[in-house]
Amino acid sequence: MKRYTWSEANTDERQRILARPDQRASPEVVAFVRQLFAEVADEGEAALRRWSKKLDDYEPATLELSPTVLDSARASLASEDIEAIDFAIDQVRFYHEATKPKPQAIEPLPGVRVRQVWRPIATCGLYVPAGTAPLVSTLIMLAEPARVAGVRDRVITTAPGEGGAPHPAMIVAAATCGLDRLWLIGGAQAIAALALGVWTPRAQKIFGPGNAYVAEAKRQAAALPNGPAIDLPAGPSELMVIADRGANAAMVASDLLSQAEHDADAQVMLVSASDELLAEVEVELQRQLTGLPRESIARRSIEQARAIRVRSLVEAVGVANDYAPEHLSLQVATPGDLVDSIENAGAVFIGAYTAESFSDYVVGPSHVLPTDAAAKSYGGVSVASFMKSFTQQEVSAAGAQRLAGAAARLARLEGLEAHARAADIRFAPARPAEEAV
Ligand code: HSO
Ligand code: ZN
Repeated sequence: MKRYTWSEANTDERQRILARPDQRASPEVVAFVRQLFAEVADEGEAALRRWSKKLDDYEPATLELSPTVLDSARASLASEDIEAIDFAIDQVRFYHEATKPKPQAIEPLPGVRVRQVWRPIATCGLYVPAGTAPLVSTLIMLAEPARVAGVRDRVITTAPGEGGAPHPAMIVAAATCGLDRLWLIGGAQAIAALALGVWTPRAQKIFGPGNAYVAEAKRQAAALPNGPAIDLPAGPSELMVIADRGANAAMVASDLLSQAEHDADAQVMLVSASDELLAEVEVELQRQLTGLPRESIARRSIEQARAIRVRSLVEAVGVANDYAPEHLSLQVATPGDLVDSIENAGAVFIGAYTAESFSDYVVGPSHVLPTDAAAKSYGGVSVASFMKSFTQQEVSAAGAQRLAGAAARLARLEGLEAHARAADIRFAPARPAEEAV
């Protein structure tokens, strides 16, 4: 890890300490995605097939999750794996059902009624990465909130694995989340298909993390005339741990490595007022790194990782709010003293036992969270991400008497006379029968 002392750094240096790698797509990536979209728009499915063959050597296909397919997927998994998948899905379902947005009705004035109602989007595209790891948990973390929202068509795209088939766990998880097919296509091609409605249904909103090509494809998809909405700007995983002298260095190091193994660009930070703790975690990191199956990825991330020495936990919270991490872990004696001052984070993990890994799989909230400081202005994926709200407004004759005067004044302030008259025409001394609203 690289070591820094926060109080000795000036404003520019602080910005550099907290800097992430530039997430802007390179001109080659932008140009490739543009070309791909143009070819898919022109030639349709043939272009999707050509590029999938050329880049990753497979034929896009759909896989119906028939009883036979499901039985054979189940048969190739340990029963404990199936139980873990079922448990994760139950947890995610429970959390999202409990946090589904509810309609609200208010009557700000007699005769003026406003309701806020929520409706699901009709079709969503869910991109599940399957590159260096088949992210079964990401399928669950997207498909379940979408199901709870009531989305009619959930279109899951994922690249096929070895031998042209997805990992059996992907099949079991998808079926348990109530899906009846998988669209086996990955990369920017999957996003082009969803955005243009070529081969897959056209998605009204596209969700899910991916590599630089996928991220750029989502951006270009959202910029199309009548293009789909997209969920979040998703970059490499991030974890910031705030730890005090009493923290368990082995636990802290295990959390840092759990994110470091995602990606050589994963952003891992440790913030502490204790030199001893920083040194202990460094030793633990080296000890735990050795022999990890993804050691070389994790090692590259840890080499770029930052250990920031602060003077106090209050200063540590300031660093976290500046950085706005995707994940923030508080491994301090009294984390309750800090939580209320945290303004910017995708998710906060309170206390030593709240492993970030638990949240990746089985706590319940979706693990699709804002990275790259987007936590300053975005929350993570939730049921609301798959819905939109609108209002229903109802004004009675008596309510109109109360609103018309101010509306007409404001309209005339803006020079909008027709607006003012549409208010005036409804203003009249109420007749007795209209008083009862
Ligand atoms: N930590 C990742 C999600 C994930 N972890 C999937 C394991 N599998 C999001 O930053
Ligand atoms: Zn993770």
